[in-house]
Amino acid sequence: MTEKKYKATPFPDGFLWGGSTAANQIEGAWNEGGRGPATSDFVRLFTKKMREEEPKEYDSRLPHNASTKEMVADMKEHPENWNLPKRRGIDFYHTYKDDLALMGEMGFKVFRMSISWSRIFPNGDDAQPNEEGLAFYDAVFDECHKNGMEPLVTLCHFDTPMHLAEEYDGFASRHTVDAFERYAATCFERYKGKVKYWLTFNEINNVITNPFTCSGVIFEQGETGNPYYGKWAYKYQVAHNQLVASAKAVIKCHEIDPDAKIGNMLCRLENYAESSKPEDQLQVLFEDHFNWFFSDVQAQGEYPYYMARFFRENGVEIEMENEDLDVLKRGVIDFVTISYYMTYIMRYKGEPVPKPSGSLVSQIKNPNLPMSDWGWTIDPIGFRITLNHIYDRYHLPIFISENGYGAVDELDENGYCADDYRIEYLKAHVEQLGEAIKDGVDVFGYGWWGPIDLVSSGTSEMTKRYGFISVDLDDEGKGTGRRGKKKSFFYYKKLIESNGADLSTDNIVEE
Ligand code: BGP
Repeated sequence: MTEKKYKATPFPDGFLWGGSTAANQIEGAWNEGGRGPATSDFVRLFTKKMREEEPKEYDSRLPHNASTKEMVADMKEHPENWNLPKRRGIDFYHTYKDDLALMGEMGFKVFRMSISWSRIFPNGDDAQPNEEGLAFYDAVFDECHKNGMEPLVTLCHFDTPMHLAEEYDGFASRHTVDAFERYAATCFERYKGKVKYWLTFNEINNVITNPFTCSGVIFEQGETGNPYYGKWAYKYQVAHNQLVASAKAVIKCHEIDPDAKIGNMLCRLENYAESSKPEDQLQVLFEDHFNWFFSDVQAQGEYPYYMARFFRENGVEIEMENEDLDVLKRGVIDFVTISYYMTYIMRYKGEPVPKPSGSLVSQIKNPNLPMSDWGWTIDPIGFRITLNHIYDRYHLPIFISENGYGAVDELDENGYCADDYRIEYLKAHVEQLGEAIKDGVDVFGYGWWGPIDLVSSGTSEMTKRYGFISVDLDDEGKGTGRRGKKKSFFYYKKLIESNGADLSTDNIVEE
């Protein structure tokens, strides 16, 4: 009976169902095991509420428009005044065995995680790697395999070593490119045979909106007075350096472990026009170009034609080393990965300079779509659309690096929650993923973002929960840390067991 039911699935045999995490959001133990500080250790709790309502709590000590540099200096001098949750994570550094066993219980075939660069090279560019850090990931990968999962590993997920940020302005410097190449090669050598799937940088396109987080760049106060916005010329130079670093890692990976595959990771921004006006559709085209730029270089090995005008009109002149264009050409990825959370609405902004919105949350509401508590639209059909767009563009296999739903969960004393909203989100997105596969898109795996509650990237909250597994910790780091199974745990388990054939929500067996 089951045999017949399972044949109904559009998902290929061996489809990699699983979940995705990042070192800086789960590991904690920021100063243990010889690890050096990373940029993520200097990112404070900054909830939506704080953003909207609260006068900045550091106002008394720092100017209102303090730069990242000034904030970091204050965090070092007065750590007691700051809530820095990424230093704590969810203590995965100590709990990985139990956590991975729970993922295994759900039937995960893949676990996307990242290596903390500063665990391997505490300063990012040390003469020798830190054996304790290397051994930690050996143990984690072994545990993944023991639980039936392939590790899919991001080399750098928003945690450039702080030394490289402070001394070299992160990827603004070629020194950091060289350091990254060495770090990547060290990982490929060490984990050859253990790791089949690698990614270079998480959401590489975020260099434009969040250069400190994404690229270890500590901007000086810019002309706008906003410390996060430098000039285009600077941003795209950093982007170039990082794209070269990514390509160099791809080349090294192919040299060192020809059996491994290596991909990119793009925060895919799928845009709709606000109206049927051609101008609005033109804005969609512009925004798309700003987004595709990164994956175009990584998948096609060259700068796309459409950036030339923007660069010319904005004084962007990329400084290149002789080998760069050749490196980009040789360093093309084997597969494409994206994060997909929501879609955006675009309104024409006027010629001649088509400025991208630079915002991760749509400024214009889509009246046709519901939103999460954090204002993220819920758009499963957009998922199918974006997958078709990607495949149409690159004809490369796709892995979904991130898709998930952050919500406020009411957890009981066992850490249980009847999170039907999360189940609905998952079901709807997997349905559309199935449709995309029926359309002919080659997708080989799906990583739910945050299979276990973890520290939010954008706001550093624990309150924004993504997990099928709960973690008893709050925004202040208070709680037992105990893990619990939510209703969605049992739903995803059933879904994986049937290889995506059984998406019904009315026969969930909760053990
Ligand atoms: C992506 C990041 C992840 C993750 C996710 C959800 O941008 O790659 O690290 O956290 O977004 O975002 P948030 O944690 O802000 O809800």
